[in-house]
Amino acid sequence: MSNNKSSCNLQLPEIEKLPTDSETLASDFERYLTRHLGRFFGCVPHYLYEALSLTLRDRIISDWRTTWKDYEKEGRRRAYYMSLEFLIGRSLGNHILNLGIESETKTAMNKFALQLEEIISEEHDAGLGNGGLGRLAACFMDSCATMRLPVIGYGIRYEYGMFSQKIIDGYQVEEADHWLRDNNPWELERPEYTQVIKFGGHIEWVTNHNRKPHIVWKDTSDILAIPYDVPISGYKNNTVNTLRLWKASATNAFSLEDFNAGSYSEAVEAKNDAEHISMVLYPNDASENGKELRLKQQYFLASASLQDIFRMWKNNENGDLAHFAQQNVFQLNDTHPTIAVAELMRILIDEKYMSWNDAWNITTHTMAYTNHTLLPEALEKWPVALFEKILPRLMQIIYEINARFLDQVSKKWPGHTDRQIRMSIIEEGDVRYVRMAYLAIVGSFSVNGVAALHSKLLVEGLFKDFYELWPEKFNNKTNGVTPRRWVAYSNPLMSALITEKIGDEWVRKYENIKELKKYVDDKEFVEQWAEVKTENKKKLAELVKEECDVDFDVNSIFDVQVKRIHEYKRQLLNVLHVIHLYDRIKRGDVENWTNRCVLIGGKAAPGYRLAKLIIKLINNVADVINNDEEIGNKLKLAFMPNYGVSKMEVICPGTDLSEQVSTAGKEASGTGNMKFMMNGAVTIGTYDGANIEILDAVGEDNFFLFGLKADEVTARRANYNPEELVAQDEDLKRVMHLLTCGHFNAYEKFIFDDIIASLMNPYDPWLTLADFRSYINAQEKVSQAYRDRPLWLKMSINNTVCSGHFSTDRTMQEYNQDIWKLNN
Ligand code: 26Q
Repeated sequence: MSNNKSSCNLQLPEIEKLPTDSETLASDFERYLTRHLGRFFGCVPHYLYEALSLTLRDRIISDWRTTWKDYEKEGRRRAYYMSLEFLIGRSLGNHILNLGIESETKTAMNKFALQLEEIISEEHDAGLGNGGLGRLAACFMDSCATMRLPVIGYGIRYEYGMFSQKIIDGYQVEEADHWLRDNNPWELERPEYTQVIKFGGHIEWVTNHNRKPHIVWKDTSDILAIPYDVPISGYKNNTVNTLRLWKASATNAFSLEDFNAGSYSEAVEAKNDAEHISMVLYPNDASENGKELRLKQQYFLASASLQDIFRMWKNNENGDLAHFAQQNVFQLNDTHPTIAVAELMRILIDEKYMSWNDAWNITTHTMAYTNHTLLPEALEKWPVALFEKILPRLMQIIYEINARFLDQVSKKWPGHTDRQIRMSIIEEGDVRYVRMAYLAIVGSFSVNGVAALHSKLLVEGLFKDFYELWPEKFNNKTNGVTPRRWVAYSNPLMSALITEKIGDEWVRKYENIKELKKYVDDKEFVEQWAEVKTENKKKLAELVKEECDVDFDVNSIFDVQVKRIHEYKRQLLNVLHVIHLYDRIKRGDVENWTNRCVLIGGKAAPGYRLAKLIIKLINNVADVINNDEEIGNKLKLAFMPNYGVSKMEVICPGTDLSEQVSTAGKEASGTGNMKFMMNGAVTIGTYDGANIEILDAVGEDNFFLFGLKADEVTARRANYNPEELVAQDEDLKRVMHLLTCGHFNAYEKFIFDDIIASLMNPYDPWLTLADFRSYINAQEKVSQAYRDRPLWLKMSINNTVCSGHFSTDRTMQEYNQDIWKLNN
């Protein structure tokens, strides 16, 4: 298909909105099922989902068309959220909520004796992300649409999303997630906007039309980027924004050449190679660092998106770049799309014939970078040799950016060569690397962390030198989560109760949730709150039964830790507490006991050996506890397989206690903590990431704080002695004994030795045992508080009441006010 159908959607008339009454919904649904999909009632339920999705999509499309047209009419500046990950989860239920047609849709389905919830649960999660960073991007998209902010998301349409996790014999087993196999009704292919992406080749100097020397990037292997648009509906505001995901495909010319030469199979092979680029989402895995295909993905996304933006610019502004920086801003979701800095320079210089200075001026006024990690080992770097091979022109541009930057550094700090070496975008050594975070900082006008502590630690630590050079670039934007998905949609019972008391404005204006404060002591309300929690706990218990075959009793405290498995997140600390409770029951120390059901879930990166072993330990401990009659309902432990967005929608409404126990100074923000808080869970947590702001909001009486603070962690490393800690603490000694004597691996000798060694290591970076005592004491306070039912309910309500700050509407408002400025 040709590439030059300019702005065809601007010339077409508006399309009429379709009615949303239950009769029309029902008849459209029936028509889609029978005439479009060729299925009938009683078919595989997936087709019911597909038919209903198509029915809904029809009701979104007219607003989708007008939204962008309206933004253009208003002459609005635009933001582009560039991210290798968008962890969307399911869409059908979310669109129904946003259109405000839940009861109509339910009635329509009931006409065919179908249950809406069952149809909704047929949808395969769009798992195009690893965890927090990817889900954050999805929550941002929701808030931008709801706030009518002209923001386009740019990402990759991975054929395979985050792997699906099976537990076999207690071990994690990864399975491919072929989420697109059964069609995705939420995407619209736009081949007319295909872009060509260059790889490999070499650089040549030529004389251009003005007789000036000019660089061309020649003999490249080209790949096509085909966009698929996903609608992002706003909440009841007739607004539909776009998430544009790129799929890689072979160029026609490429395959044709080989075909003409008589090598049909080579042509098909080349097509295959090209399509690999968008084949699979990389898990967040140290062993995956430096992989060529990952670098190709990053450039593929950056180049396709930037070219797409220039295509739109050309259509609407006749290509005049004078005010490009006034009208456009790019937000880089971590360093993953940071090659965009160099790619924008390449396009402006090589294709738009701009001078270096003019191009740099545009770049450094349009790029903004968000950092999501404090772990130095997680900062992305690429071997220069790899860069040179795959992206020779981009490498050249990076050298030039670095040379000019180091010149600036040497002017500010003459003679400080050590500082130049430290700050260089190129890391020198036997193997030379490109430091992507430094490229992002140098190329951006804004650099932000994702929670107050994180942003502070960044400028004091990892990015200190850069802060001294450009303090004005650095700022904080505390994360959030969307209250539409995480309260209104996931927790309908609680939502109805809230709405009954304070009206429904809170869904759009989440800060209104504080109006619920006047009901914390209202007996009737508190009782209703308790009933809602119990209902939600029943649903969670059903899920646990179904997925883990463990019986959770709703009268117990539901204690939950769900997130990626990583040593710094300290799932081990949680397990040590569970073993301690088990030990107490076994030795008869059960006076004033509070029954507890502990749920842990999360995926380990496939190459992260110790994280996978932690999963095995959890499952083994669970087996021993759950099969011991003496333990009974006093204690249960379950590992939830394949944790993801749609699991969390059931988990967070049913949780009493939210575990946020990372080593202080290591969790950039956390966002699960916010979902739990909104749903009336109380947090037990360290002074880390956004926990600190949660504690600030809710107050010490409604939060179980424990453990070393970030500066104490640093100080403690020098005199950390796990052996001494074990010797001095009778409870810890008994717990460690149960582990070392093989109580949980009687038939699998020594398998947990590496875990034990990591806990006993005086250089354990996560200082797990240093926080043991303080954690156990805090957990005992939790147990006592839970037994005081009115007290616990009050804490629960207070958490929801004080969660107003953690909506992504607030986060987006801050990005817009300080960085994007999209209201002109
Ligand atoms: C890197 C190299 C190769 C392949 C993959 C990756 C990779 C992929 C994903 C590296 C990191 C990620 C994801 C990181 C992430 O989710 N970070 C979390 O971001 C949240 C949103 O800001 C924070 O709340 C969490 O604290 C942070 O851990």
